[in-house]
Amino acid sequence: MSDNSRAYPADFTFGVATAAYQIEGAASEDGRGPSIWDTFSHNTKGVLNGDTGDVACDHYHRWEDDLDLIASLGVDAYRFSISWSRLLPTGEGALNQAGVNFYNQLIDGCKARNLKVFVTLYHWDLPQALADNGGWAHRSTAEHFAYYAKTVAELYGDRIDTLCTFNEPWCSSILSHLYGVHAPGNTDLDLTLAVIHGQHRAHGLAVQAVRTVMPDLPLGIVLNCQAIRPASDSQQAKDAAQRHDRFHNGLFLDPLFKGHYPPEIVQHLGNRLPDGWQDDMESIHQPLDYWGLNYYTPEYITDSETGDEPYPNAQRVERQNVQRTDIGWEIDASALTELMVNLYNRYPLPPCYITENGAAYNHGLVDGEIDDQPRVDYLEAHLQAVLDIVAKDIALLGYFSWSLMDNFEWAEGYSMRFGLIHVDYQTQKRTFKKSAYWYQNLMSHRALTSPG
Ligand code: IFM
Repeated sequence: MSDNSRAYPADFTFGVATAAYQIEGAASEDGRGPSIWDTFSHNTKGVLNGDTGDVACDHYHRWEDDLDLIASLGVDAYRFSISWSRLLPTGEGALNQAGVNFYNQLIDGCKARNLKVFVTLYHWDLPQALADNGGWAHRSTAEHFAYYAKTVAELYGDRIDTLCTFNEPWCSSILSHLYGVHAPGNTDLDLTLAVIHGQHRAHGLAVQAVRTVMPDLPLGIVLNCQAIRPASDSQQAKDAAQRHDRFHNGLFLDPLFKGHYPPEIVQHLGNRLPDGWQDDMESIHQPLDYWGLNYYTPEYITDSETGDEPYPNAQRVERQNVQRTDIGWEIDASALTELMVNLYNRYPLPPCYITENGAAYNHGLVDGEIDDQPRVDYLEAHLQAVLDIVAKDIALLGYFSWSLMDNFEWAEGYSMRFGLIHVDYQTQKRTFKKSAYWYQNLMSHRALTSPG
């Protein structure tokens, strides 16, 4: 393969991504209201070592230097999320002017550095006041979200390049309300289904609300669709993988892009969806300008051990003797290509951005340098997959590395480092890792240059 054939399209967007609770800190400064992640990290044992996002990367105070770092990487775009409770401390009502100012400065700072602005409205930090009122399972939360979305569009829409309603609604529903791993830490299937439906409703209402004030603002949603493979050739494993796909992917993709829940889900779980769900489907199914895919790892699935668990009655299999990152996620870039081909065959999807991709490796400083070659290898393999996807004429418009810098990795606290840039949490010093230099070099060539 010649170097030439490994070039990205001229208008391909490269970026780096972060999220508010993971980097901002200043959790109780300047009028910010608490969110469910403040409560979860402070009041439960749900986060490793009792870590919290109180300080995180102190980005709230260091945003200018951080934007300089992003610009120095040579990327085109910065993807970040807005903290709902920094803007609207109780999720509704009066605006917090300090919060408005912070995001004004941040967005203007991006523009001044020629960075496109990719804004996420919800990266898991529900205002605690709304959680106290029933959270996503309560219908009024969707209306409050639509108001928040419209407010963001009015405040910043003239300078935003794309607006995303939800980041990985699978995490803010299944991982957090069924598996109990993320805030608020519930383990209840009925609640989970109500939350999924509530977030879908919120998405649809938000899209409609934003269109009334900024009809041309590109709108989308970001999903962490699972790249599912049967764990064996057995029919049981294949059937389990299909059920797993309907539950973990179909519950999100089908309503958003087809306007209905997967028929098998309705058959098995329809009576556990919130009353009247059918009446919301048209409003949920809004035309979108783009969607984002966050991809990290494949999943191998077989049927559950007991066989009498609720739908989807399937379980993950951890394969032996495969390469994994420090967080334990198997590495396989071919599953990204396979997933994209599969999804575009099955759904009427708009153009896509890979809105997150990256690896947790915990290399530290040695003589002032961080040699994270495994992250470089991971990025290179996945950026080759990106070229493979583009070569298949799938409308893939861009790629964002997760993450700009090490940050608060949710239930793992600060123990897992996903950054291109190392953060010393004692001093807040930022240091480019080898992978940051590698990404910077890629930005100047816009092609993979080492042997494929
Ligand atoms: O850190 C998270 C991010 O917030 C959402 N996507 C996955 C990342 C790594 O776990």
